[in-house]
Amino acid sequence: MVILMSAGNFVCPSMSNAQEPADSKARTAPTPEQIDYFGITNPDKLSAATKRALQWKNLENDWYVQFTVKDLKGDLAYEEGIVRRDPSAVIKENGQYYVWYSRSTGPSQGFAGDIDKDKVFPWDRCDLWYATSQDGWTWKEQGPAVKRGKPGSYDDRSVFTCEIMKHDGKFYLCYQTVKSPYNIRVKNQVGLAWADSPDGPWTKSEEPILSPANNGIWKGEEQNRFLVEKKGDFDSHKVHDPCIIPFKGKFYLYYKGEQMGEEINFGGRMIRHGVAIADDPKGPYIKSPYNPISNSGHEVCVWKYNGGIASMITTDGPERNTIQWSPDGINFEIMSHIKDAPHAIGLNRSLDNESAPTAILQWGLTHQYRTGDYQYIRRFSGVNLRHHTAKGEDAK
Ligand code: AAL
Repeated sequence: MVILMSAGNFVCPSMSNAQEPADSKARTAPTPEQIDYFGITNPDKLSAATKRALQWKNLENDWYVQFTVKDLKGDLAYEEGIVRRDPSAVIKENGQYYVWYSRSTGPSQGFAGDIDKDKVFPWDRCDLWYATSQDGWTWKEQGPAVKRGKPGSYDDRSVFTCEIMKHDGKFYLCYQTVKSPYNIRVKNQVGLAWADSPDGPWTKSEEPILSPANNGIWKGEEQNRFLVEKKGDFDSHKVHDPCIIPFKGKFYLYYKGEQMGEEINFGGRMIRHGVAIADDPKGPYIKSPYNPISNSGHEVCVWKYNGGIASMITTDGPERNTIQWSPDGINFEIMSHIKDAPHAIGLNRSLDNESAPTAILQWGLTHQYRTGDYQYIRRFSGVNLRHHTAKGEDAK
């Protein structure tokens, strides 16, 4: 049965239409099918929850997915003293799977010590490494793909959190960059490297392809990212988690923004997503005037589906733990709510992404914190829930 519903998944009371009588019969009177489907006791007495349920848009299960996460084998199994995190998408080339990721060694000291000697985060002092696998379970680490730049270059401190795109037979790795010194107020940018083969060699862009908005103003000289005269745009401090998708004849670079003077809202960090669009994979990338295009989420996880773009929104903001879809790559609507979403997903782009909304989520990679210092890459699998049955119970 298909029952039409509106987005209605989250409506802030102050944002709801105050003109609409709360118990308007015309708007909420349920049909006999709806009364039966929702199990409504008395259609003349509808609770607030039931009025919202009657507005739901999509009762199909195709957008809902449940995840399990398991350990990998070989070189990507957990290894004491090594950080491997933020896997790229998985692609299949030359009969094997490839993944790229941030790799660093040793514990992190944070910002309290000597930042010129210390490692401030697990993703500080990283290079981008890659690994290959025949079956997606047992991986062989192949070594560095893209290393930090020479002292003085925009990526001299760390290159990390990358994403791979294959287009017209060429390979493009986009990634976060930090220039020394890695202090609290340091801006984070996005770099790009390209190669004719997934095994390299990689050529790096001379300049970043994306930078934070330049319209925030710090207050004072102290290394404090919460003290601002003006916050500026949602991405005034950091541009993170880049992912380039060829879409509608252009290249859509999705990214996470962090704002100067970041606040907490809805019980999480104020993290937003934006998009920047280019005619050529190497740029120039122009930020969309519609940014931010998501006011929730964390690491970017986007894929093409049904002529538009699907996006998994995790971790932060009122729309966290949802999958959204947009016909134009900019205007996203909530399609489903999910639980236990894996973090920092590396989608398996060798899978079919068009046969169903979540077909691409059958399996892929994610990372997990073993400790604050050490993270490792694991494998997720996702299934659509079709039945909830007891042991021995027939689903049909
Ligand atoms: C991740 C990503 C980015 C951040 C850090 C490493 O969750 O959002 O990559 O910089 O954490």
